[in-house]
Amino acid sequence: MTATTRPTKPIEGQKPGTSGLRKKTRVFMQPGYLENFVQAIFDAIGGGAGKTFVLGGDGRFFGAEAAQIILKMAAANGAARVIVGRDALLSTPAASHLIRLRGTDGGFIMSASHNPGGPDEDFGLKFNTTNGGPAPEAVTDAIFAASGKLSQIHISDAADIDLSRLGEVDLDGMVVEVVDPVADYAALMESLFDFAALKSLFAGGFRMRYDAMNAITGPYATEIIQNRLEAPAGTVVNATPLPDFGGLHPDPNPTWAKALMDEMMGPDAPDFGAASDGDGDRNMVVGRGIYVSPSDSLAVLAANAHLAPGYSAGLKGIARSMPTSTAADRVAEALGIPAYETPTGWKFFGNLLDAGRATICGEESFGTGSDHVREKDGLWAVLLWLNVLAARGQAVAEIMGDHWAKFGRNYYSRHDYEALPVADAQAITDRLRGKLSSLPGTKVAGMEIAMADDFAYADPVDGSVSSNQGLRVVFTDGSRLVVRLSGTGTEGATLRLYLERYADRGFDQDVQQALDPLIQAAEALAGIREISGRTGPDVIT
Ligand code: VG1
Ligand code: CO
Repeated sequence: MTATTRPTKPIEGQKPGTSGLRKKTRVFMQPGYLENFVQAIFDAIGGGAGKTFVLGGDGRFFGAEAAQIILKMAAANGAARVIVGRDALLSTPAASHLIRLRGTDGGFIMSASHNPGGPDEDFGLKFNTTNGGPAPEAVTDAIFAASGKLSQIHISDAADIDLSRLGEVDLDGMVVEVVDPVADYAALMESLFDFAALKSLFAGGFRMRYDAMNAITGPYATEIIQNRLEAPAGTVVNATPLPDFGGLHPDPNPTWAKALMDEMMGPDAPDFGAASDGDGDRNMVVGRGIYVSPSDSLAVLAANAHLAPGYSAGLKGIARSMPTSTAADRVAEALGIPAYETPTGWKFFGNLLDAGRATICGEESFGTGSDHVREKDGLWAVLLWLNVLAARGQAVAEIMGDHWAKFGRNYYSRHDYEALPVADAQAITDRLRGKLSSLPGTKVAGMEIAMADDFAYADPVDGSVSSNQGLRVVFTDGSRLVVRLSGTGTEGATLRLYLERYADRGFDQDVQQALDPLIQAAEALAGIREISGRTGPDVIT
């Protein structure tokens, strides 16, 4: 027995954000930093004795070392088994699936998701619970509380485990089971979608470009799209996960997936383009000459999901995060099923999915998913789109045109002001928050305000209440603007301004132009540019 106990002291700031704990990689690499956080997780969940966990990550810098530390700590905390993806790799949705498939007690996902990786960039760790989903707030609060009163950590002195070989090995009495990271996930996708129809689609000359952004979906997309669906080699690009993502910012949006956008808007564009993020839970979808906003993508997928075998029985409900456009609500209404509005972050969908109230969920931040796992799932969304394209025999642009003609169009955009001084971000949100109660009935930029509040969510399943989830201003015509601060950044404060305007005709306007009145209203109400001195947002999606 080589398990040892080492004394430690609490480290400040180990508070999980929207999606796990994210810090600069060098912060995580400080001796004892990761160890403290992992011990806080074990302490918060009642210890590790006799339990089984899943472990994997997106392959970013420090992931391999972190995996060894987590394994040794699981062993010393008494765990019975840890199921690890080969080379410590697992996409976030694949990890969620494994947690559920194997009936485990939870899992550790080593990723900072869409944040860049490398020694000078970001690292992160997320704990998911037995349902496969991100720890709910009660658990993340308990982890933070435990991190504040640590006095010791438990860690084995055993040698590192070779994680490149499949099979089982012993680590101080704990079984380390190394599994193929792709196999179970690929089988799940095959059970949900009409792979025969997708194969014929590619056999018929349908052309696609999937940009894995040198991140975790490369092996998954290559196996599913090129090997199983027989799309030609080269369909999946940037397919090898690299520790620094090849210097790319693995965030699938028109700014960071620019090469894909240029190709899809160019003269020789393929029929369909897609990209995903560092840990594989986000997706961006682009048709030939047409970008699909994530909010629209959620609505279109919800309206057409029944065309895929896994959803042929229809949907139980649709859930979206509050800042996501209300396009999906119109689909829910037409289908006669409930629509739910939750705070930002996938953890809030877990109870609705577990209770069978919602089947499909989505966020404006390029996240879509369903009850097949308890995370958003980038490749799943791409395969559902492919299934819809195959079943309808139409191009993306035609499908979008039909959708808007039927439901109207929710023009939508998000403006991000990144790395603001924290005091500026606070001053902006304080200014708007201070006005909220006096706004209804008044006019700004020529539009009348119907309601304004600081969004709070009461979970309909367990009754828990989450407050301060974003400032929203809703106008009498249904247009909305939302201001909230990011909970995933590692530098200063990132302020997000979400803009939405509904139109029942005129679907070809420039998005930023269509939203101009909202942009003016936001500045008049919150003074973002005035207070920050910035001339405009850093990223527009
Ligand atoms: C952002 C997105 C949110 C998403 C979260 C995690 O959070 O806005 O919708 O769930 O990232 O996504 P924030 O707090 O920065 O706005 V990922 O792909 O990082 O797991
Ligand atoms: Co992600």
